Amino acid sequence: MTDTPLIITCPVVGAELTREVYPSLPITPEEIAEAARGAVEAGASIIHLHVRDEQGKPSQRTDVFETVTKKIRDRCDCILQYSTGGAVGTPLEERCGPVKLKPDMATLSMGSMNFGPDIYENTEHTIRTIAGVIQENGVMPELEVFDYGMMETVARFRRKGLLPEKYHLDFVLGVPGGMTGDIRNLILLKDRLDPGQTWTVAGVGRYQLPLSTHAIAMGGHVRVGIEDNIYYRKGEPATSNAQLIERVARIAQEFGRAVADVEAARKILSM
Ligand code: KMH
Ligand code: ZN
Repeated sequence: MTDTPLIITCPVVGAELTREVYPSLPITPEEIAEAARGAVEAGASIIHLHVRDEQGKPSQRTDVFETVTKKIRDRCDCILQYSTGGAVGTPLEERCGPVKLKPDMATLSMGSMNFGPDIYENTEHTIRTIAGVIQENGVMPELEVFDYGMMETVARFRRKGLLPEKYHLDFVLGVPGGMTGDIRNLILLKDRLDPGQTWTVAGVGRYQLPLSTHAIAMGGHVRVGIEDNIYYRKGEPATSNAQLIERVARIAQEFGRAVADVEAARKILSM
């Protein structure tokens, strides 16, 4: 067991969910900022950010990211991590746009995959382009790994010098089309890491609780929030991002791991 404090990342809204599926989904800049505030109060130090346009549709518009960022910054201190994934099918240029606002972090998905019924396209060109924009803007990347082959892509990109020295890794497990959240998959991925490499696990749906608990015990970090988990337990919708985070924080405390505040999180990630 490690005594490194646990970094909790909260993906407060995501791109795929709708109000039809999750009625209290935060959509307006005000609602997203309030959700972020609640998440930080509950123990999150990183906010993984997607935004929505005036119609509630997923958007990579820079002006909306700017508005939401300001509203979050007015409310709380956190590490802001912009999504460059956007929604399935978002054009590459739009995906890159908000990174010019120089958030603390930005995501970088490491390969293409089936994403439920769709294709989440991350060709070699896409990854190189986003990685380039992230580096040009001096932003810290979080590499999103949905499948084992993407770890090989991480290694290849490193060999070619296409990634900065410092990055954080996020294993996103349980997307239909990627690796499931079977604990053996987490162990396989974790075993592939260099010593000292920081990592988080995001368990989609029913995988969230077992994966969070194992990551806490294994010295990793946890992502939990409505983008990945709309249920608190089987048949019981989560009431908020904060509710999901509070449970993870309680488990961490039982394991003797403190929950990292923003300052601690920055230190752990060498930011
Ligand atoms: N919405 C997914 C297709 C990210 O934020 O970097 C991609 C995604 C990854 O959510
Ligand atoms: Zn996302």
